[in-house]
Amino acid sequence: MKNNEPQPAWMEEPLGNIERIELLNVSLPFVAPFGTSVATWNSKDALLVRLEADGVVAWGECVADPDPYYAGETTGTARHIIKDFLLPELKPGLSLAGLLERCRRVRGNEMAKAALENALLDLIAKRRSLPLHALLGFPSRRIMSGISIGFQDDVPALLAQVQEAVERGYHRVKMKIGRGRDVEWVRAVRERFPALALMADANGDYSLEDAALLARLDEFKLTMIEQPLAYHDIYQHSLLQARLRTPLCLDESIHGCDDAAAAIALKGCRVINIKQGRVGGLLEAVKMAGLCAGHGLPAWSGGMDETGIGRALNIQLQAAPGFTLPGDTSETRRYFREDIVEPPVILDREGYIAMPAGPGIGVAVVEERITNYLLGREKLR
Ligand code: OSB
Ligand code: MG
Repeated sequence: MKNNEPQPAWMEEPLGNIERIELLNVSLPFVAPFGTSVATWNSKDALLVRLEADGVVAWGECVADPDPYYAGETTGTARHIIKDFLLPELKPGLSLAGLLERCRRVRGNEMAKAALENALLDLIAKRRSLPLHALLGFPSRRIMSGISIGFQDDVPALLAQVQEAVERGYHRVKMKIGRGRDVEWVRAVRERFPALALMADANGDYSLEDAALLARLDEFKLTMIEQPLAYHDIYQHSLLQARLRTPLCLDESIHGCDDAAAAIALKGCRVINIKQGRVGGLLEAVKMAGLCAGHGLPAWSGGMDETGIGRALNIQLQAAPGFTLPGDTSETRRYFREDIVEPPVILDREGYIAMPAGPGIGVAVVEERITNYLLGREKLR
């Protein structure tokens, strides 16, 4: 955190004794494979952080995958960074603000940092019997829903998936695109669903040479195209944005508020996908939403097909001002037959998602169920 920002009192209070710190690896099978231009995943293999203090159990979920195909970080690198560089900074008497300041010395590794920050915020909130949104100072509200539909074998299968999403009441649908699976696939969806709030996510599959091809998507009135160019790029996106009517949205390229400010200044995008895990945590994500709002840029909460822990956290985050568009916040059943938290996320009759009311992340982690999906468990303290 920079020192010119208001910090609530709880950020400066000692974190107190944390009796037990554990890392758990879980693997939850998906109901169907999730295909993107960078990888196809059959399960959510997540690294969980479990803290125990004064009878309170708190959780964080690292959004990294086991592979480095979406982002450079993996569950393995996150374990290494948390264990060998972040936790050693957690000295007795330190506050959350103090710890985060010390962890700034560790470059990058935002997903590892977010997982620890998330667990500590859950702990602080639970100790105060407050839901996370209230700890952060935001009133409860129901949030908008959105679904991300992965690659399907053929157009009819894609149309069936979109149809189901529309029937369930999702506020917007995102479809994955990539080389050879773009214009005609989007055209088919748009022709069948003329009024649908529809967007496309390329996960960096194109280059600037594809500008003319991408411009052909303009006719389909997509709400945005997400990360068409390289995963680390902002500048070339600004050149592409100047050639497209459709707004661009950045995902992979944005690792913190400085990146977001650069993208806004360069006009590299007109929308930002804020994934709290990708930007280093909830506090940075809240700041980024404020930054976007200050520049009149719509923003939304992205997802990493999280288990119920990360899913609940993303919902809590969207109580913050600035999340003006529906995000990738979908029902639990879209990914999992059984999840490790209760209750599952469901849409109400108007397609909204209720803010869970319990303390911290707001939902209860069912530890007996975790046993069924556990790959490994390591006690660090
Ligand atoms: O690019 O937004 C992405 C899932 C894993 C990795 C990257 C992405 C996604 C999604 C799904 O699109 C988001 C979700 O449903 O949680
Ligand atoms: Mg994306």
